[in-house]
Amino acid sequence: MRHLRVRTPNHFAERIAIAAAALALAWNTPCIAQPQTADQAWLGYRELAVKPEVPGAVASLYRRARSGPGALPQNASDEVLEGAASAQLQSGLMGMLREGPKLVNSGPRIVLVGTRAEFGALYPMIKIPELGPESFWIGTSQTGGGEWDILVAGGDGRGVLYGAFELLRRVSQQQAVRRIDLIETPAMPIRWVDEWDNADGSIERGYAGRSIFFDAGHVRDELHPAAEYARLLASVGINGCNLNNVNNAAAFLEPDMLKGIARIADAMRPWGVRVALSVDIASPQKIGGLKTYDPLDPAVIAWWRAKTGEIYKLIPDFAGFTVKADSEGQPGPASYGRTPADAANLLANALAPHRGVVLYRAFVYNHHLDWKDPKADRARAAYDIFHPLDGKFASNVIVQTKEGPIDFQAQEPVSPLFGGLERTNQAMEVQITQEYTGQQRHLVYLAPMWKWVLDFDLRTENRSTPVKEILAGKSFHRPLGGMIGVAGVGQDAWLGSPLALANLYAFGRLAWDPNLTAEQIAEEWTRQTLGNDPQVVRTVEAMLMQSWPVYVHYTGPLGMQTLTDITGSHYGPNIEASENNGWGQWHRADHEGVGMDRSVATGTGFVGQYWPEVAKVYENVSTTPDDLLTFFHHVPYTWKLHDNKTVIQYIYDSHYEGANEAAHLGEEWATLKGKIDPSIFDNMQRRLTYQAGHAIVWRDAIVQYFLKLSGIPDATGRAGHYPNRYEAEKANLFHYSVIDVKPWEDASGGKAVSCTYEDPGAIELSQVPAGPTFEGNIRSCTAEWKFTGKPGRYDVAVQYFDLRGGSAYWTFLLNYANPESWVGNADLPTNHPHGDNSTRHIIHNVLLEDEDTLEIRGFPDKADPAALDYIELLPASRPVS
Ligand code: GCV
Repeated sequence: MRHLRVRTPNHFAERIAIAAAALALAWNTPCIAQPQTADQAWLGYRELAVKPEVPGAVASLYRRARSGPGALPQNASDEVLEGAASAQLQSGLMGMLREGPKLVNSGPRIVLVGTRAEFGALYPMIKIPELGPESFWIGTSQTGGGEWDILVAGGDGRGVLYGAFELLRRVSQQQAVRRIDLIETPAMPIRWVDEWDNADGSIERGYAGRSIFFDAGHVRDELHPAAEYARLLASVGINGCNLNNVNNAAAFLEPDMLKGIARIADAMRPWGVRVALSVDIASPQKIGGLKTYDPLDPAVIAWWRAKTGEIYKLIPDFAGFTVKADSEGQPGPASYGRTPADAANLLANALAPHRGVVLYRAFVYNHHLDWKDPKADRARAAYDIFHPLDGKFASNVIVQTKEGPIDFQAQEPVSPLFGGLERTNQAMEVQITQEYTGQQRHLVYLAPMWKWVLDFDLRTENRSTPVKEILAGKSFHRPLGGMIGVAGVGQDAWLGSPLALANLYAFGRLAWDPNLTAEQIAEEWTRQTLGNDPQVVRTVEAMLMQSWPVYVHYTGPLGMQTLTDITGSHYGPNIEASENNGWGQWHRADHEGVGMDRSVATGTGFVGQYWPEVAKVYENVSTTPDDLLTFFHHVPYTWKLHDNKTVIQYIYDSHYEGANEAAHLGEEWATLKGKIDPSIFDNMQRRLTYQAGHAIVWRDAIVQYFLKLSGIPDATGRAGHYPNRYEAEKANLFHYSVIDVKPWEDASGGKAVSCTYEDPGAIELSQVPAGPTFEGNIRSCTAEWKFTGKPGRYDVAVQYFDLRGGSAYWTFLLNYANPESWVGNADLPTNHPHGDNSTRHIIHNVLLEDEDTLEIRGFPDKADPAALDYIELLPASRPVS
């Protein structure tokens, strides 16, 4: 029983509670009230301000080319794809131009779509260049009287579809198409997205809600979103979708599940997207009832052959299997002393008669490494295991290698394995879903990172072999190769954040043409998604282009990777999480210095996996580029970088600059108010405001950690000094208790306060804060400070912990009046106060005078104890309204 003195008869508590409930509602309003469509991404086809001249009708040649003498043979696939192409052109052009075009059978003034063979049969006088599979040509022809047609010819049905999307892409960017004459061929045949969806509808490393494919152990009944996803993928030339998580894959080969997968294949087929499945190499044992899954066992071989036959009966164009084996607890051929090639070829042989392929992941490593062994190195694993197998894989196997040797870090070198498999088909796996790069809560446009990898010249055999040419099969004359993007789309507007969709778009565009620039792609995407207003295009392109370096600056610069909680959420800062465990994501920071020595001369020898011209650069600490320095070398904090700055000073500067740059992203976005779709504007503004606050959490965690570890002060005096910060643990506290935050660097000064009291019982009046407290069943805790600074207007930043498992809320009061409340239910990782959930709320323009009382009241809810780190007074950033 509590006995608190009631000082406010005016239902103050209820008012706050109602305000908080309204806030909760606003934040939680799902973004999926509308049916999920591709229009919500970049295929909106909104009316253009400047309308390029385009013929007024669309016709497909398919039917006409199959009637009458000399008719072409039926081709069901082309019929479907050309139907999709012409319908898409019609609705897209209609949306953008507002009038016409109609679907008709013939011209004049028409956009004609068909395969090259169809054009040849009907219009032999038109000279169309040779076109391979999936390629297209777009040209024009004069039809007299100043009239003209646009011709979209494909090497096959997919080519027609891709040509149609290219034409729409140009029109949507207001480009003139009057004299268009363009041939395009995809650079690489394998252009897939991988989804890590589980049968229960959750998504591993997905940050946009639940699966669009699965729920409660089954394929969903409603698959319209799957079809819309395929439309989105087709618009950027993606031709495959691997549907399920590489972990927990066995259940996907059960007969009932396969029937559901066939429905997904039906939904995606009209858009030229073939489905594939991740498979568990132990399936013959796990679901097949065999005693073994040894890849060389005849019963196992027969099981896979039969299972594959069963799949192709249901899905005749099934694309193939993806395999994660002997990795992070997944079973693999090593259990029987067999190699990845044995396992890959087992599946490849079963798929070959059906023309399916195996994507065998090179992400194979021991996660129980001995961290005390200076020679142990996870980065070495893929090359050590796969390079000796070069030439041993069947012709329909593609080895799928992550772009860097560790695991999708904010910054890593290129995997040397790309240069180590000359007689093997290769694909590169990148991550669209932002596991280590801010989980879509932070804006990080990844195309510049991928471009850097694609353009990286591995100098195989001392000749030019950029990664993009290896993947295209050019460098080593391989028939198959490509790019795989782990997408993680879900029910929340595909990727949650509107601007994160630029990554899905960029992935497809780069897989199609790795010579496009990241800027070009950013501009294309912005124009299609947000409109052609020059200020919008300029601003968003600039924001996208800055965002990756900005994120690196405040997370893991100098090749330290992402200094995150690698044994937890992979989101907020936790510097020691990488150390003293077998996962091998070590940065080896100690009192003297930081970095892993991977040199051949004195380190793990990883550098020796590169061809000599590249190895020479990384072997030597002085020639290693600064941005990868600590990935390759352990250097003292006093080591001078190429601009003469010390490593420790760079760490301080980079984090302060990064946090400022993150704040600037939000300011840039704010200039677009009224110029773009208001719902996108508001959504991104909320995310960018959050990001600016979280960048400060990152900054402070890393700076205070390295300050303590190195003992070297920041030359500019910022590190460890927060002059306008009022710590919660030093406040006058009522009911709040002081706690140690783990890891310590995730809270200012390592401590916070938490409102975890159960029932304080009777308390003395002298203990009750001056000002209102509450009766009834509303629990709260209070932290109170006296303002002692220079009187004036300030922004009050409140740093609080928004935990899972409840919707706590906080109220700021000045002199016990003018409450401002906000709720913490942003669905952040981790259920204890941590850098994952440390969040900033700003109260603007507070007029403070000497001896004013600043107060934060925390209202815990369920498992969320309304924890608080500090408040900080900042110069007022907005004019008084
Ligand atoms: C699918 C990382 C991720 C895992 C993922 C794994 C992989 O370790 O954290 O969630 O598992 O990569 O790529 O297999």
